[in-house]
Amino acid sequence: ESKTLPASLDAVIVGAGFGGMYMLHRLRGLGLTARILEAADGVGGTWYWNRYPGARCDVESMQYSFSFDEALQQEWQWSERFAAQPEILRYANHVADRFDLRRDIHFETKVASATYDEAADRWTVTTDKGEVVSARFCVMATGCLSAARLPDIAGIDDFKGETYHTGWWPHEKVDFTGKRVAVIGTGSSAIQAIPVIAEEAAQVTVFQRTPNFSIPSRNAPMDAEYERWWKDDYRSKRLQARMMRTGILYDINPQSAVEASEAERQAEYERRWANGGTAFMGAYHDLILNKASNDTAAEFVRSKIRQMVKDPETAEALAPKDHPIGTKRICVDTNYYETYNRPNVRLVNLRKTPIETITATGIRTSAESLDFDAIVFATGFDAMTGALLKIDFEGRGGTRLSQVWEHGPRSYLGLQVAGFPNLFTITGPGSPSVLSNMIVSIEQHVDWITGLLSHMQARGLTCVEATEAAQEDWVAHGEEVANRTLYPTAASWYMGANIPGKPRVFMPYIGGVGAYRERCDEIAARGYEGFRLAAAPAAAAA
Ligand code: NA7
Repeated sequence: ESKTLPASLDAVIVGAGFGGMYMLHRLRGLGLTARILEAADGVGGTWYWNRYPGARCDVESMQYSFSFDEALQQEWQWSERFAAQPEILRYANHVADRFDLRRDIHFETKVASATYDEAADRWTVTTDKGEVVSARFCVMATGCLSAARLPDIAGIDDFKGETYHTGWWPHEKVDFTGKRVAVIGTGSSAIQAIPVIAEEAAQVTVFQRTPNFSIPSRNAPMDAEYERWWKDDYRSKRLQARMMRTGILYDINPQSAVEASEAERQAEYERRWANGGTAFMGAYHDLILNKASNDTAAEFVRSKIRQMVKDPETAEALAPKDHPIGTKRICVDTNYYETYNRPNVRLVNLRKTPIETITATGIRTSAESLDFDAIVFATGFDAMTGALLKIDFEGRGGTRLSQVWEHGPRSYLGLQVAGFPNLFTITGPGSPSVLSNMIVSIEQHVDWITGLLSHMQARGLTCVEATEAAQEDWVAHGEEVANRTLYPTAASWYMGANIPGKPRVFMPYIGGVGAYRERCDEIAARGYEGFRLAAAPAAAAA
């Protein structure tokens, strides 16, 4: 059912994923009027759109959940160690119902532009249907991996069969039974989808440009004892998780990989491989800092791939060699490499035989023409900035966000952009965001913004804006920290490298979730250092 958008609000929130929903809950707590504008017809954000077969979170379910409400975290029961998309979407819907959020969400409402009216100190937000709402604050909760992207492959519109993108998967079940399916891409989405599609389809042909490192998930039904272990002490475990580098509680070995002996390293990697999941990267503290250390872990995984995949040529093609392990987002899979041993699965190595064109009936590479019934694009997203830049933001003095970010995103703490007062970005570029457990980072941002708004309320202040100087310092600090790691050496979507023409800037903040939180808290304690706080002119105050 559609409801009318009020003409005036305290806050507009864009996006009804976990970030937007929690923000709405907290703004209500401050007594502010707020609405969420959401393009989809349901809540869940990422978990609403990414319904592809095998979609699953790579953070353990006991940790990929809200911590703000003790009853919620105690009562909700996850069925698996790593939750699959349908269960996470059920959880998002449960949160929406439990906190009665839906009455303030406008579904199927896409934001087209947002303009800051300097005289009034308010944002004018316009939807693609031409509805207009004026709000003091505007909070972007649009997600970091939400602008799905099709590749620039010739003939892409000519194909007459079915096409899918993992990030826009249809809500009705897609049936691949008896079909010849092409999958383009081998990132996290493809690595999760391929084994499941292969069980159903007649044939699966995977078109790989760059192989990725993937660690087995060792997913399993939730272990009752493990669940107890968390829930008996959820509060203090969550506090610990918040101070970890990635916002995920797992053990990080403080040793350097190169200081361990070959035998010790082997044992440590074997143990972590057997446990499964991204905790593999905690085997040594310096895997993302030191190339020699990283090489030991990368070689371990390559040797596993060579053992698992029977055809030597396929194994070699699947073994990543051109980026250090972890510098492109590490994948977590269930039977990914083993799937290539199935008779109905084949890998096409695009480094040897690139795609020339998509045709009406299939895909032509430099070596052959192959016919398909369906093509699955698992080709990723315009990460971190894509969803924001789809909206035409006009800040102070008519400045456009697209201009300010022409050479890459600039922000203060990933929370605000100088020149755009009262606009906030939840898990924006410049914050740990995609390098962290997103829910931990979302809660931290929402709580921090709530603290700031409450500080302003108490002092009769209506305007907050990051200063240019604070922003410059933060951007420089972010670059400096990133350059101490191996991350910038990889052509990853963290660097914008997957989008032709996108500036090559390391977008997330890699200083660590715990250190970042401390910095944000210090800044708040010093009266929001680096932010200019003001009261609107009396005439405009309303
Ligand atoms: P990713 O990780 O960006 O993967 C996209 C894949 O698509 C990757 O293997 C790309 O190869 C491939 N790709 C992109 N364009 C092309 C063209 N033109 N031809 C062939 N192959 C192409 O996206 P995902 O959805 O898997 O994962 C995104 C994040 O979502 C993930 O990290 C999790 O956080 C969840 P390339 O590497 O560019 O050679």
